[in-house]
Amino acid sequence: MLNTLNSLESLVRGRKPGHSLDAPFYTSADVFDADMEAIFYRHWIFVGVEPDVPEPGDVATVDIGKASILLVRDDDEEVRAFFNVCRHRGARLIDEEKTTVGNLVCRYHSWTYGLDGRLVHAPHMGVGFDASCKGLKPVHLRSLEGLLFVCLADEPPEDFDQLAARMAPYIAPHNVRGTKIAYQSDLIEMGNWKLTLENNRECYHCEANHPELTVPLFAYGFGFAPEEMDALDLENAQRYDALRQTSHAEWESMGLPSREIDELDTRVSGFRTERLPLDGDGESHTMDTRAACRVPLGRFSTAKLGGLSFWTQPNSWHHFLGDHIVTFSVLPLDAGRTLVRTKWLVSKDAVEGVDYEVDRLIEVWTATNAQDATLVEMCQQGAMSPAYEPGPYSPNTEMLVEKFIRWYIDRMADHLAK
Ligand code: 3BY
Ligand code: FES
Ligand code: FE
Repeated sequence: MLNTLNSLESLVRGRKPGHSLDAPFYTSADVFDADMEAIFYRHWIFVGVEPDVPEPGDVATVDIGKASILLVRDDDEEVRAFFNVCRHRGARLIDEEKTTVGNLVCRYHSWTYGLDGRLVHAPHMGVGFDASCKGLKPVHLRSLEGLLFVCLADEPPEDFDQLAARMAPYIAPHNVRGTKIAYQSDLIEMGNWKLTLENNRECYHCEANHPELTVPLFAYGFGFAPEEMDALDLENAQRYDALRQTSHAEWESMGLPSREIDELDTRVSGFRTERLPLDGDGESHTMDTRAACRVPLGRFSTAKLGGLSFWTQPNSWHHFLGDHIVTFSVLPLDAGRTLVRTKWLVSKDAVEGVDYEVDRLIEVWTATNAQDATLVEMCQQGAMSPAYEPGPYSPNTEMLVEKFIRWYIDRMADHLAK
C-alpha cells in the first residue's frame, strides 16, 4: 500500500480539507514510523505531572515510541529528564514505571549515575577513562505549572515558551504541584493515535455515547447546527451562552482566567483552553456534579469554578476542576494501538476514604474512556475496510478535529520538506 516516501508525500499533499484522512494514515506501519519521526520525536509531548516524582530520588519512566524516558527528581528538587539508556553498552537502565533510588545504577555492569545524570562510578574502566562525557543523555523538559512535557529533538520548537506563558495563569490557581496522584489508569485503545485525538476533539458523539459525562457537561456547549434547533433548543443555547459570559466575567474577577484561547492550528506548539460552566449547578465531573474531594485545590473558597479544559497538540487534554484535576496523555504503540494514560489528581492534604473515594472520583472519566476506546476501535476497523473513504467533518461540531488534522498535515509537510 505505502512503500516509499513519495507516497507519503502524495498522501500529505492529497489530503482533502474538512475530511478525515486517507486510510493509510490510520493503518500503515510506514506512516506510523513517519509519525514518530515527524511528530513524537520532534514536538513537545505531555508525559506526566510533577507529583509523579514528588521526592528527590523518585523516578518515573515513560515510553514515547521506541524511546524510553526517565523523569527524575534530583537532590535540588528539580525534575530532570534523560534517555533511559546506559552509556556503557546501552542497556535500559530502569525497568519499573515508578521507583525510588539513591543513584541510577545499571544492573548489567554497575555503571552508576547521579540523579543529575552524571556518571559517578564505572568499575574496571581503567585510568584513561573519562567519565565526564558518559553522563546520561538529557532530554528537553518543561514543567508548565507542574505539567511535564518533554521534547526528544535536538532543537525543540521554540514557541512552547509562549504557550507556557499564556497558559500558566490559567493553570497556576489549581496548584498541580500541591496535588498527589489519587489514581492512574492505562487503557490501550485498539486504534491509531490520530483517531484517539480526533475523537477527543469533538463532542458530536457525546450525547449518544457518554451518559455519564453528559451529566456535568452542558449539552448546549456541543455545537448544534442552528438551523436544526427548535425554539426551545435555541432558547437553551442562548441561556447557556449568557451563562458562559457571566461565568467568565465572575471567574476573571476572582483572578481565574477563563476566556477561550485557541491556537490549535496557528502554532507549532498548538493548544487551546477555556473554562466552562458545568451543568446541574455543578462543581465537578461527578455523577451528581458535586465535588468528589472535600479538600479544594489551591486556595479556592468555592467549588463552583466550572471546568477548565486545556488541549495540546499532539497528545494531551486536561480538565481542571475546583476539587480535582484529570490529565490524559496519548502514547502511540503501533499503527493500530494507542495507550491513553489518565491521572486523577487531588490535593496532597486529602485523605482517601475520608475526603474522597477513588470510585466516585474516577467514575465519570473511567466510563467515558471505555466508551471512547470502543468508538476509536470502530473507526480503526472501518479504516481497514476497502469501502472506507475520507468522510466530511461537521462545520458546527468538528472544527477542532479539523484543526488537529490540519496541524498534523502541516507538521508532516514541514518534515517532508526538510
Ligand atoms: O475531554 C474532552 O476534552 C472532550 C470533550 C468532551 C468529550 N471529550 C472527550
Ligand atoms: Fe550498563 Fe554495562 S550496559 S553498565
Ligand atoms: Fe468521547
